[in-house]
Amino acid sequence: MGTSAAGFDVQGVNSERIAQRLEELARFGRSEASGGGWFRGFGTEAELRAREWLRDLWHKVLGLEVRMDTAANLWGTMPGREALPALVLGSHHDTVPNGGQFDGALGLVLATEVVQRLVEEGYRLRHPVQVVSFTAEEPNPFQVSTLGSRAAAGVLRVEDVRKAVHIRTGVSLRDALQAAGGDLDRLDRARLDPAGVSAYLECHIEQGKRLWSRGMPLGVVTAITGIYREEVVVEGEANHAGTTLMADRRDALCAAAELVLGFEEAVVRGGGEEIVGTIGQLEVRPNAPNIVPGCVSLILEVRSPDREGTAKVLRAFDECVRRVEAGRRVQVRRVRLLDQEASWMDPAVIGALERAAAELGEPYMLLSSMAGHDATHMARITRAGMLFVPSVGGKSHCPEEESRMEDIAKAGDALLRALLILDEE
Ligand code: HGY
Ligand code: MN
Ligand code: MN
Ligand code: MN
Repeated sequence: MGTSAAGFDVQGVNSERIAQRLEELARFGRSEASGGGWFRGFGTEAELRAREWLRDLWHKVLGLEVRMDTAANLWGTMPGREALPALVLGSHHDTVPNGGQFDGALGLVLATEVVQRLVEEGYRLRHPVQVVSFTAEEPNPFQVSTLGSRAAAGVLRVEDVRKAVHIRTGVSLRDALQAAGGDLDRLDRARLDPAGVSAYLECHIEQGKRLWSRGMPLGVVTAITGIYREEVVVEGEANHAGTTLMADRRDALCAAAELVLGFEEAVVRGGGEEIVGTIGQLEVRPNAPNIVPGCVSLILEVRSPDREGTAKVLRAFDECVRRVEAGRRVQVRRVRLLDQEASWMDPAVIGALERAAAELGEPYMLLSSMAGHDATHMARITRAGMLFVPSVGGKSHCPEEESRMEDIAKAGDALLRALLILDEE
């Protein structure tokens, strides 16, 4: 791989070890029952076991000093030669339900590998290097996504989540966070001092097909989309499915069905290529075959690079809600869950990633991220950058999610090199 400006002879990453680590992490939460997918949702047994595995790996194998903050983010630190702010490499170890093997996991395994290469060479950077696994990146039944990185960036406060409970089990977020090693009442202490961080780098699968369809091995991210999410609760009237005449019904599910299609239309009409909207979660109550549905709650999200795009979709949806309320005699309540602006990656970090790819002789593409990432919050307090690896067929958040080892190894080499470039600045 060549010699860095600091004179360190950089050997590439060890792809066999990367493959083996990806397999090791994949032992946690793999479920044959759900089509071979993974589930390491925040607070599940599998998620807690994956945490332990990471902690041991960073501490016992890499010899890093490991600590957990009050948001249960796991941090490993390799000291630097000089008293400088840290270069941070991270991602997340939780998954969506029935998700894939690489989302989040790849970034952690590559961050681990990069640090391990430095440890093996006995090479200390000028800056301390930190690896981090952020808590609860994915949406979860506590309705709090990117919990760890938001707390680290100081944009999630205790008041925002004090009353959060698991929507099905009623377990409090406080208890779940405590079980993971955090402390909700002291969440504010997870906030990072921006002066202590030099840059944040996250490697991730693209999760879309822009790299894959162009045969491009690497992607350097310029911006991360904004995400708006809300819960919509439709209150109708539960009644006997045999005796309630059609004219007398206030069927919450039929009303919700109109809302789902109305929302889709609002997105398609209001948006350009980079505006997408999804209703991916629906709860029907009481959910029995012989009861007219009395209440439905659904979660909608809009992703857009700019606020106006989201606002336009929501204005059209407002009208749809009024129409459905009147036409079906239901009440609709809406609760905003997330309103996260788009973020921009830092030009110097983008430059380091581009230079790393160029030095390796690998083609790369500059692209925006249509998926959310912890980097979006880190970008608010430090210089952030992301490196994307192609997703085979553009598939993600499903068991078929896959990335090729040859691309993964290139990303590992580029990540290591970009870290060295940033260290020499
Ligand atoms: O939902 C997302 O975009 C991310 O994968 N958490
Ligand atoms: Mn994800
Ligand atoms: Mn992810
Ligand atoms: Mn009966």
